[in-house]
Amino acid sequence: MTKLKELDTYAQNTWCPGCGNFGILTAVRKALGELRDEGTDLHKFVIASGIGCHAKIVDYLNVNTFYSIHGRVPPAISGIKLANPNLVVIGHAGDGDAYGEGVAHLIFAAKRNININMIIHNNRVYGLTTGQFTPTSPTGFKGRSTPKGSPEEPINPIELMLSSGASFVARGYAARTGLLKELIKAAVKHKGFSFIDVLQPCHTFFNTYDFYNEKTYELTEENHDPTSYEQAMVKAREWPYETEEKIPIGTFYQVEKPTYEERLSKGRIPANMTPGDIKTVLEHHL
Ligand SMILES: Cc1ncc(C[n+]2csc(CCOP(=O)(O)OP(=O)(O)O)c2C)c(N)n1
Repeated sequence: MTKLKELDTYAQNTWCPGCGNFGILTAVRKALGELRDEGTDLHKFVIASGIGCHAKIVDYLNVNTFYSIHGRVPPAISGIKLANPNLVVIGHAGDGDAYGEGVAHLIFAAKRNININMIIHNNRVYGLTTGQFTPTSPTGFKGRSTPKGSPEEPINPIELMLSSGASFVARGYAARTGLLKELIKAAVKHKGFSFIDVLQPCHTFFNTYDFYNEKTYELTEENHDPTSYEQAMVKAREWPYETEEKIPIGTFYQVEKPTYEERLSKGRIPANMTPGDIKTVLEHHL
């Protein structure tokens, strides 16, 4: 069994006490350890992040990591995956990062069904810049940029990803690390674009622990069929990120379909190509 200590780094952790990011870090560490025990060497993982509190996760994991720029994690890890298909790439982004400034990149990565994994630390607030509203803040949210309450309705990222073509769509909760670890492992094993929205309380600017502890339930409790797009949409709409309804967590949707890499390479790139073999690629393209 992998000693999780191998994943430790020299970096001092600067998240606030009680931050939901600790739960996500625990789940990722456990998932990496188990995936390694099942045969994927740790040096095969590349983890990239955006900019924000969530992004510091790359400092706390001793695998190949890369700080991207705000909102641009999907194109960064798409490039890494296309250049070296043998790597397992995981992107971490904030909700401000992924659903605000970077939303077009997220949508197009899902549309392409490229074989990458996106984990969104959804605290429904801009953490690092100290408390402004984001696309998933509830209507009426009072923060630094909306002192009288946000007049906007939140977007529903589960619905957004389903309608954009993502082939694996899940929601986790940072305080349920066992389930989150399983979702991360399933996402990594899934061939195609995998998306996990993680409810991540921000202890300092939007403390939602009590609410999520009371409202979350697992989709498996209700015999949900994750191969049904219609059922996934119904479940996605059960909680539109601002009501007092119960909140389903787990895998909403998972189907097999051709990946971007498969479609791109069909008839263009020889199957036996090795990374860096640019001459072979050019010969087939030109
Ligand atoms: C291109 C660009 N736009 C804006 C910023 C400013 N900025 C840095 S972090 C941040 C918000 C981060 O919020 P979120 O993505 O939700 O992450 P969190 O800090 O909550 O984990 C913003 C707007 C930036 N650094 N770069």
